[in-house]
Amino acid sequence: MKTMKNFAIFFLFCLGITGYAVCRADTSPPEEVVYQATIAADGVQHVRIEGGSDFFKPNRVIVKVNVPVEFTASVERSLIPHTLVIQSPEAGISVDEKLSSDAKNIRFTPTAVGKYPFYCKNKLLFFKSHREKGMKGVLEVVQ
Ligand SMILES: [Cu+2]
Repeated sequence: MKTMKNFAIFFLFCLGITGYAVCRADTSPPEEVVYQATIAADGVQHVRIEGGSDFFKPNRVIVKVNVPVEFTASVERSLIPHTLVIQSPEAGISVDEKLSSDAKNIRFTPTAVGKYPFYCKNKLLFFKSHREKGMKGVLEVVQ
């Protein structure tokens, strides 16, 4: 009987450790990768961005206000579909594009200074959304 009790305690202990590890992995914030765009000879701020099921790289993009931006966006080769969404009408930005492993050019011109979220809107059934898993970032528009 005592052995059973010890086993039960051990089992609960393992469950606790596993649960803790899983929760930790879920809540740790994604590493910040910053890209500060510059204005190219063509007058456009070119930004190369890559995504996957749990990330966008860079995930903090800094651009100047009232200067055209061109995202060249792609995702890792996989069967999972991804998107890039920036819905910030207050800054004149409305992006909702399907992404693939072939780079796609997405143009917009931010018209207001501020921080605007970008993310993948996809979600599979009852799983966490890609955005919740870390497929997100911040577009920081500065003077
Ligand atoms: Cu996605």
